[in-house]
Amino acid sequence: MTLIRDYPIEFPLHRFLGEDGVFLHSPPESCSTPAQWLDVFSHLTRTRLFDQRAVALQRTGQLGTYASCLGQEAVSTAIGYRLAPEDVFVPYYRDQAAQLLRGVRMRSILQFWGGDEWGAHDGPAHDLTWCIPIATQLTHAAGAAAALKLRQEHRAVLVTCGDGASSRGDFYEALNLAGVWHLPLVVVINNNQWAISVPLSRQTASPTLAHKALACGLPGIRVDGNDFFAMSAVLDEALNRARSGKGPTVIEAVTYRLCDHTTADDMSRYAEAADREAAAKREPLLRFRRLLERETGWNDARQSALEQQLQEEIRVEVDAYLGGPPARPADMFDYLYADPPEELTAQKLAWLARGAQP
Ligand SMILES: Cc1ncc(C[n+]2csc(CCOP(=O)(O)OP(=O)(O)O)c2C)c(N)n1
Ligand SMILES: [Mg+2]
Repeated sequence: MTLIRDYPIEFPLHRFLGEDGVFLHSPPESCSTPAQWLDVFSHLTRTRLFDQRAVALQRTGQLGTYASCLGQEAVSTAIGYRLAPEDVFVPYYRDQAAQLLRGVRMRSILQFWGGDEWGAHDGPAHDLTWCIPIATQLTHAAGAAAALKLRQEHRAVLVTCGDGASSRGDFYEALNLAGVWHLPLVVVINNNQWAISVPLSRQTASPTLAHKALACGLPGIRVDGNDFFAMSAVLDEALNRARSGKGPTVIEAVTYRLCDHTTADDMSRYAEAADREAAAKREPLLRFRRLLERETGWNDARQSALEQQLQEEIRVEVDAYLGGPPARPADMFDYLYADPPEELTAQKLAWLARGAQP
């Protein structure tokens, strides 16, 4: 008799919209009409065009290192649509789409990636800012969820992270706490298959990332992250569970990073071009456009009219960013420590004595 079995539980990949743009399941009510689809497609396209523009700004020396979200737009767009304004969003650095839907302006996103932290002061005050240190946001999010629970508020906290982040201790600690305290927390893992140059297969032996929820007593679910509708359906359910006291959920959104890790990386040095080309055929905007073409008579003319309108919106925001005041050098001294050490204070005084403008 064999007592030990490898992973008796399987997590199927949930999908609502087929790659040919035909529904496999009826779309969730929250995005069931052609008018709603056009609105979503417009935002997916806005995010992609903005992202391209940000990369171009970096390449021309007008932006700092930037992390593109190419190919992963549906994950963050669905999050932005499904979160309620009063929910708490704890994003990481590929959440441009959701940030824009939370009301963060493009000019602020650019200001932040241009090296000025004040760009993070936009959007709802109860949301947290872009998290760059990997996985640290998960314990912060669990803390925020604990606060909401203590206050007996019917709000959810949604935190995002990458597949690589799910290998870190902070990730498991946050899940453990969420399980044992039954917190109103939704964890969305953007499984884009890479942690910089480390492929998922060298990152974990877990059959899926949804499995990681099991040991903490949490429900895990695996979704096609290129499918806005499947993401929406699962998010609606998970957020409602959190808001109504039914506890946390872990969502693995399976997608692919079609871009370099950041503008400081060159993916062609470690990724197979054939894999990337195959993934490009399954990217989320293409699939969504096929739906529109089938159901709404979407065509090239309507596509280019939309893009023209969005490029104009982006141009205004880029101009505002480029025309904005430069970052204040004094911020280096004023905001690094709550109580600056003596050397730093001395440096600031020496810098001011040389006639610097704070
Ligand atoms: C604590 C910490 N360690 C290392 C890094 C350097 N780093 C930046 S991104 C990254 C990989 C993250 O991969 P993943 O979690 O899959 O997110 P993705 O970038 O693929 O969206 C690493 C190791 C960091 N930012 N923070
Ligand atoms: Mg990753």
